[in-house]
Amino acid sequence: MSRLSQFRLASPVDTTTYGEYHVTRRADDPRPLYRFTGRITEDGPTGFTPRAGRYHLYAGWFCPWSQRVTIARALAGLDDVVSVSYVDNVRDGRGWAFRELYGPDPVNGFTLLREAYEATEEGFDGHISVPTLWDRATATVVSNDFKGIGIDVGTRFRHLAEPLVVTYPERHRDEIEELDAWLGPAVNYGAAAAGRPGPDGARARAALLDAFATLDERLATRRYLVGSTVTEADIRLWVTLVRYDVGPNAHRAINPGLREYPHLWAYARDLYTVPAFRDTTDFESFTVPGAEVPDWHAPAARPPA
Ligand SMILES: N[C@@H](CCC(=O)N[C@@H](CS)C(=O)NCC(=O)O)C(=O)O
Repeated sequence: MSRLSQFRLASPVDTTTYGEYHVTRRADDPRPLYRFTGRITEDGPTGFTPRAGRYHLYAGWFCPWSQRVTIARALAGLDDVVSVSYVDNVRDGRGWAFRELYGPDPVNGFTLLREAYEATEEGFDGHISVPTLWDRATATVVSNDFKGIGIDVGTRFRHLAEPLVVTYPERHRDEIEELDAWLGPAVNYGAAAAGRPGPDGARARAALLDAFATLDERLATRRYLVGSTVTEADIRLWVTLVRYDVGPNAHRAINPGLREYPHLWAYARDLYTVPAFRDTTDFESFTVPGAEVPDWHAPAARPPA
């Protein structure tokens, strides 16, 4: 029997017994809900040094924030340096769990991701989220802050692996973060909000479509958002684009589809041809039942980088 097959799986999702997932705690608790923000640094105070085989990424196929990190990991050439596994796509009150679909937790044999948090902080009562970066050496969670994890994965392991592309180059960091300050609220968080009824939904929808129009114009003459190669800016945008027409816009409640913005749509398809993007995408994990899936394989004419 293989080692993995000895690891247990969580019982099926059962909201009758466990309720819906939510976080309960005192209103005056000042601690952040996402409270693990450790960083990988060679000589930092945390001691989370970059070593091959030391870290494990708990991710979710459905989750755009996880996919940012799995794309960054692939582009950084870290397949053999930072391991990854996936929680189930659905949860009950116990939070994210390891089930049959994607297999057991290969590192700790936990059945619930909660166990990783409780091993790090007794009685943990914040959010249990993916992505979560786990440290084998200290048997604790390093971080569940997707931004820090993505940047560290893209920058801290360069001495251990040859990157396919440097996704967070120093000379472009300011521009990447400037874009993020705009696209984060308007697109990454805005897409979900834009599908909702009411004035807040209408505001989010206007901001989202405005951002799409501006991006379409920008991408008419340049292949990537920043510089001449794929960067973290493209990764951050793309994980939302790939979910848009089968998630928040599945019923075309926001607009007729990404194809309304031909350059943006071609840009998204062009990135889909890159293995790091394509192989980290599982449409089934995030497609609303009955949604019409656009043709991601249609050839994309793009300006040279
Ligand atoms: N919402 C997080 C990003 C990560 C996240 O939302 N991950 C989702 C899955 S896509 C999750 O695990 N959420 C747990 C929760 O917040 O309920 C943040 O804004 O910092």
